[in-house]
Amino acid sequence: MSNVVVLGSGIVGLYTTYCLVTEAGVPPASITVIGKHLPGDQSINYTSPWAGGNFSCITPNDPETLSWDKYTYTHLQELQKKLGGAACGLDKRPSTEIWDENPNDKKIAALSQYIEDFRIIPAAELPAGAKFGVSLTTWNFNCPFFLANFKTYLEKLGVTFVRKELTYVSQAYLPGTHTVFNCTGLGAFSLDGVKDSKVYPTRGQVVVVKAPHVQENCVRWGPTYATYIIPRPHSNGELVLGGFLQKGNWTGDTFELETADIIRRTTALLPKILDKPLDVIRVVAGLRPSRQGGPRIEVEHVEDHLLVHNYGAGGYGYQAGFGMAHKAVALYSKARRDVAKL
Ligand SMILES: Cc1cc2nc3c(=O)[nH]c(=O)nc-3n(C[C@H](O)[C@H](O)[C@H](O)COP(=O)(O)OP(=O)(O)OC[C@H]3O[C@@H](n4cnc5c(N)ncnc54)[C@H](O)[C@@H]3O)c2cc1C
Ligand SMILES: *[C@@H]1O[C@H](CO)[C@@H](O)[C@H](O)[C@H]1NC(C)=O
Ligand SMILES: *[C@@H]1O[C@H](CO)[C@@H](O)[C@H](O)[C@H]1NC(C)=O
Ligand SMILES: *[C@@H]1O[C@H](CO)[C@@H](O)[C@H](O)[C@H]1NC(C)=O
Ligand SMILES: CC(=O)N[C@H]1CO[C@H](CO)[C@@H](O)[C@@H]1O
Repeated sequence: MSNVVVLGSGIVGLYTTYCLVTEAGVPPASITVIGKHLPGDQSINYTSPWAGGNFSCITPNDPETLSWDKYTYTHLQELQKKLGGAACGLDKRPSTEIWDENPNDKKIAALSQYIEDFRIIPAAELPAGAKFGVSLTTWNFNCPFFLANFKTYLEKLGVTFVRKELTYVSQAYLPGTHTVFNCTGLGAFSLDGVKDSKVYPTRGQVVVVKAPHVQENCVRWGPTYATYIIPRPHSNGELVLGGFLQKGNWTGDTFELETADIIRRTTALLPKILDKPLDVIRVVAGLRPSRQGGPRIEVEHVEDHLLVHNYGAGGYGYQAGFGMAHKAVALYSKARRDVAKL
């Protein structure tokens, strides 16, 4: 019996499955995760493996998104422990973030309350042209490896994973299913049924190099660019260099000019990358599942089923997705209680 179906096996679907078990007490054996792509796969239509996987100050400044960040940051320790420690591909690293224009005060105040080692960098120590900077301890994901370990952990608990592409919404319902979670990322744009025209891609290209001598993050936010350097924990020295945030661009191709631009910007930001000869392992592009107005986390009653939407994580599915899943699962628990009262 699959009482609960989670459609989508990206980071948002996996966090949601985890919260169903740990927060709503749903027996793992009654949960099925369905995905066209599963951890281990690579496709332009599967965003999660392509992420840099840092926790950064990228998220919007509204109180709800800031609360998702906090939820994620403060709950990852427990998840890391359950997955067997840092070797699961989730670990803490130092980070520096620099802005060319002052960031939102409320955001900085919120982050300073829970992020470890959060320190505002004195103006005299900032690089030329910068207005504000912080140093902190961040969480870093080795995304593809972490996704695979997360799936294995959930399978050991008893959750079933099924590879299947849905062309109609009704195919998500298996025998006995009372609730479907819609964690389809950009798939929400094209799946037949009600298409959500607010969903759009934000393309990013990254250059992955081998640089075990760099074990720190460095981010610079400009008015028209975002430059970032992100180490991948337990990856044999992989370092992710980025990037781009191109709204509405669907191409999964990569471009030589963008690679050169990324290398120019990242090595200027952190010259020690060049302490060893640059060893480019691969260049990839990914599409962040963005949505006008932010993620959609909402319960719908469809005939006698519940449909819980949780998609549109944009550029922050790793760093805010745990909090999004917590909200989606809390809505589910409430809706189930309400249904039981009828
Ligand atoms: C270059 C880049 C860097 C990034 N860096 C970071 C970062 O450092 N930190 C951070 O927090 N975030 C980062 N992100 C964003 C992050 O990757 C996304 O927010 C996250 O991966 C979204 O996950 P998701 O589960 O919603 O979607 P996806 O990972 O795309 O998963 C969607 C799932 O739904 C399935 N699906 C969709 N439609 C159907 C269908 N019709 N039938 C069956 N299955 C279907 C897919 O097969 C897949 O399993 C980055 C993204 C990019 C591109
Ligand atoms: C990705 O999804 C789009 C929209 O559904 C589709 O047109 C395209 O062929 C897919 N690309 C790949 C490589 O699967
Ligand atoms: C998920 O939401 C999108 C956007 O509304 C919709 O197109 C899609 O049909 C939904 N999927 C399911 C299984 O309900
Ligand atoms: C998408 O981005 C690529 C690389 O920057 C660019 O060459 C292309 O013109 C863009 N396409 C659209 C439709 O904007
Ligand atoms: C290179 C890279 O992936 N950088 C990411 C750093 O973190 C933000 C979200 O936290 C992403 O959107 C960036 O793409």
